[in-house]
Amino acid sequence: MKTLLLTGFGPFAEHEENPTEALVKDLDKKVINNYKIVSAILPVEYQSSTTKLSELIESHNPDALISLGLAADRSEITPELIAINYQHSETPDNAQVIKKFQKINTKGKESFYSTLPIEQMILALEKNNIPTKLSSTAGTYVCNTVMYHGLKTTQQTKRNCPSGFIHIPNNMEQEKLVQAITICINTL
Ligand code: PCA
Repeated sequence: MKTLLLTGFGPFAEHEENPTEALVKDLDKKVINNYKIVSAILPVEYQSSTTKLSELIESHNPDALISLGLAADRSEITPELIAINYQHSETPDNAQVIKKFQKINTKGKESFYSTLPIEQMILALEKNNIPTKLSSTAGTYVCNTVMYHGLKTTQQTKRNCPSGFIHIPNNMEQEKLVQAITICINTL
């Protein structure tokens, strides 16, 4: 059986709850599409989120990596197309760090495209009447950093490991979120 590393986040900024936390806990240890799910919560911090993600990749050696985050201003499930080498937000992270006009890696690639089957995910979600659309930006806050780092790490280690990020909205019931992410995993 293969391993899928599924990450979520805890609360941040004005969001006292992060729906990705309960969602990944719900899916932990489940088997979907021959992937055993290992779930983890990343801190909403530029630095420690990437350190923790590296440790998780190192210890679980996953065959696929999906990171989830909250996009409170959206109302659909939005698989992300691309992560960019940039950090910029007025909002401090949970370590009170504010990053503006900064590169994630000064010598790193400008961007990484998702290696998840995002088109198939969107088509499968649509077929099941779950609101979804492609997102062409994961922002420039912690989620984009995690997506960039996940793609960089999986590609550096030459693992044949699809990797990417899906933002979820604030207004969807837990049951529907579980259904949506299950559908996405079934496209791998
Ligand atoms: N969403 C934020 C960070 C944590 C989360 O769930 C983002 O979109 O960057």
